[in-house]
Amino acid sequence: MFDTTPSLQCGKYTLNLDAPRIMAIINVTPDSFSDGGHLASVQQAIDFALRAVEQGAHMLDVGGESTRPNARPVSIDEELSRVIPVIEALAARVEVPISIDTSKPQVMRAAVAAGANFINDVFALRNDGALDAAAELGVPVCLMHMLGSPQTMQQDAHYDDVLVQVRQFLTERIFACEMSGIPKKNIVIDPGFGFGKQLEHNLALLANLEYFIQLGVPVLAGVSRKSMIGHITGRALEQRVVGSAAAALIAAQNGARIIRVHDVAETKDALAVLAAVQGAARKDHSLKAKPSIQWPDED
Ligand code: 7PM
Repeated sequence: MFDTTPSLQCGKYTLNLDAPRIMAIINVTPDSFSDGGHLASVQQAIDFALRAVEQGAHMLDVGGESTRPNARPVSIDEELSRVIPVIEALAARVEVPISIDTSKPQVMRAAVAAGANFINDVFALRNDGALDAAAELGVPVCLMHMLGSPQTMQQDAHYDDVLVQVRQFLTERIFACEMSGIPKKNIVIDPGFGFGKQLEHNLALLANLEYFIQLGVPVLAGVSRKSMIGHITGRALEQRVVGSAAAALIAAQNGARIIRVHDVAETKDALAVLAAVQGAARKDHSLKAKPSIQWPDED
């Protein structure tokens, strides 16, 4: 009924989306407490990514921090100096697609030249030149919903109907992409958990993720360690692994095809349980459908 793209062509890699896939978050963040500074953060990101692939990550999302909520704006040169060495090293060493997490067209171009083959833009290609850059580069893109800007979005987000409004936004961005020459087969959408949303909005989006499947493109969900998990469990950032795996499982069950996570091994186990249970589900719907009358010749 809903024609969901079964796979994404990411450069030389075909990412099969028959089952939910794990996108590992690779942050390239200078650590102010480390003497190694910039070089050390690059090496740390590479090591983290190699481990994520060993643990079963299906793709890597390399980000230089500029797209985070409340992040200090990062210059183009600074962002490039963080992410490009990491992408170059990983492209030579791993056999999975590499996503660049950026909103800047210049970074998109340099990242794809360095070996990235997917663009993850939390600003949904709304920056000047971003649509054209993505169209020229020809790689799949993830369009994420955000209310406001990374600086303002946490100020008391309000929606009349969060599902309708987020879906309307994503519909418009899909249309903008198609008008710019980005084919639907190269588009992924993301409701943007935590980006200008309060707990009730995040819960409504997660509970009703299937509402976005109707748009006919794969859905990506990023809930890992987010404040919604903190609010629900009462736990600090590093203690949200179990809550995050539970939320990832619900996202997958509700139709998400790419799950963006910090904790690959834990998410993989959670998704393995889902796959096993789904494999045992009755195909004939005899238990799911509950007709009020049981006709004698139905089995
Ligand atoms: C601080 C707060 C640091 C929030 C980092 C974050 C998403 C994303 C991010 C997402 C897509 C995080 C976020 N979140 N890209 N980038 N979807 N497509 O938790 O939900 O990683 S940044």
